[in-house]
Formats: sequence, structure tokens, C-alpha cells
Amino acid sequence: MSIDQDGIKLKFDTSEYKTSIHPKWCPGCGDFAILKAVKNALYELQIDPTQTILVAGIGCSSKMMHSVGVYGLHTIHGRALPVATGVKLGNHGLNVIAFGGDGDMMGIGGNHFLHAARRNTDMLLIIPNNQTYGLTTGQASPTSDFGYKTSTSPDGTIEMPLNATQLALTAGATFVARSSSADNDHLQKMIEEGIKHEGFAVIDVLQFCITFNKINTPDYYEPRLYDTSEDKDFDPSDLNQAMVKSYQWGDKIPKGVIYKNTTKPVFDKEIPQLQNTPMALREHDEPVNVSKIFNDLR
Ligand SMILES: Cc1ncc(C[n+]2csc(CCOP(=O)(O)OP(=O)(O)O)c2C)c(N)n1
Ligand code: SF4
Repeated sequence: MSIDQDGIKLKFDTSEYKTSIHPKWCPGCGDFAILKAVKNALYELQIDPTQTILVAGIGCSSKMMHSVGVYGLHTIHGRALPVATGVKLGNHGLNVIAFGGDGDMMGIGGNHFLHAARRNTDMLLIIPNNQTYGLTTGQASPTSDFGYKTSTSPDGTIEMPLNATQLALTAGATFVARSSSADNDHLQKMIEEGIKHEGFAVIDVLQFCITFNKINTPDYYEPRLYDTSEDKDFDPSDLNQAMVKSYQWGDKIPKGVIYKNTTKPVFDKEIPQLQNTPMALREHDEPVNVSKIFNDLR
């Protein structure tokens, strides 16, 4: 039990969102800032750690889930979203947060990303987007800049990059935001907004891979980024305006909330069988024998 600034008793202490596992990231990696923002957001919202799960793909950033004191599932490369959807349907009372790098979500898991967005299942997806494949030593990813030089593209990539916010909007996500691992307060605020949103929320986090991506650094983004809230004419509930914002990339790059829509049907709320008690908590006539299922799959 801890006390907040106004003397109100809080149910969960900061220590409850920590684990003893220190992630093995390069010193200075932007993933440290994302980890901190996730833990702080969960604490700030007093999210029950026993009712929360992080579902991650494979990559440097996906190792994050071991260091947050909630339940976790480390899945396979590109597959965090279908697993997270299954988790949500199995126990729709859980707070589900999915994680995957730009390779995970825009590359091998791109198809899953599109369908998770169009279903609008109630979960938050955080994409630590360092515009490179960090874990496998810095190859070009689907969000790498044109001309990005790597060991597998020594003369520079000759493919145009994908923009996660554009794709999310086009596919039907109902909360789309961007933040940066160099701005912890902003990032935490966006994560809080994303957790609170009912529906599929996506946060594209510019995450700095200091070891392999020497181009897209905090110094590169600092003069370019501005918050959409500074644009007084911008209405993030207007899809057309959000689309135009999401296409902005170059001298000016928007961060903050790009789109928020609370009127679209939410997948898990539309399933009649899930209207009452979560499936995981229902009484079964006979206990389900999971070992038998696994044996049958061998
Ligand atoms: C099916 C499959 N293909 C390829 C890999 C190898 N692999 C592991 S992580 C990764 C890319 C990691 O990049 P990203 O998703 O952007 O995450 P980051 O490490 O940058 O956080 C790749 C290609 C794998 N583990 N599984
Ligand atoms: S390789 Fe890049 S993304 Fe991976 S831990 Fe190091 S700095 Fe972070």
C-alpha cells in the first residue's frame, strides 16, 4: 500500500510492477525508457498487476515483458497479436498489452497487424520502432528510411518505408498515437491513454537503437517532432484529418494522439458468448485436460 501526493491510499505500490529481471539491452537503448514508461503508466492508473498481461513477439524490445511485474507471454516473431487476441477472448476481464518491434509488427507480423486493427479488439499495442532489426544486428526493417545502409543493404535500401500510423488508421484501429523514447513523460501519457481506450490502440514509439541505427537518433527527430495538440485546428476524432496527419513525415513529424474514435464496435464486446463471465472463469462440467490437447498436437 502506498500514498499519493494528495494523501490518498493507493492499492498498488511501484514495486509491484517490477521484477528482478534486468533486460540485457545495450547501455543507452531506448527500450529502457519504454520499460519505465510502461511501469509508471500501470502504476499511475493503478492497474491490477494480477489482471494484466504483456504479450510480446521476438526482438530486443520484446524482452521487455520479463521486466514488468504482470503476467507475460513471450510468443514467436510476428505472432504477438493473434496470441493476444486469444488471451483477450479467453479472459476478457484482463488488460492486454501487446509488444512488437517494427520488424515484428510491420514485417513478419504485418498481416496480423492489419486484422487486429480492423477487428478493434480491446487491447493496446506498443511498437518500439527503431527502424531496424535490432536483435539480429541491424538489418533494414520495413520502416527503415530509403537509402539506409546495413550489412544486408550496403548500398542503402531501395524500398520505401511503411508508416505504422498510416497503416493502423487504414486498417481500422480506433486509437492511434506516436511518441518517442526520448520523451518519457509524453510516452507515459500516451501509454495511459492507450490503456484507457476501449478498442484497438496503437502507439508507434520512435525508439532509439544507439548501436545499429546511427541515422534516426533523438537529435534527428528533436527539431522535427511536434505534438498534434499544438495544432488548434486539428480534431483527432476526424478520420480524414487524422489520415492527413499520419501522412506527415519529413521536416515536420506529428507525435501525440493522431486518432481517437470511441464509436466503432469493439470485437470482444460484440461476441454474445462473452457478454457474461469470462470463459476462463466459468465452471466446467469436467475439468479441461490441457495435457491431452498438447499430446494430440505432437
Ligand atoms: C520466424 C522467424 N524469423 C526470423 C527470426 C529472426 N529474428 C528475430 S528478431 C528479428 C527482428 C527483430 O527486429 P524488430 O522486430 O524490429 O525488433 P527489435 O529487435 O528491433 O526490437 C528477426 C528477424 C525469428 N526469430 N523467427
Ligand atoms: S541492438 Fe539496438 S535495440 Fe537492441 S538492445 Fe542494442 S540498442 Fe537496443
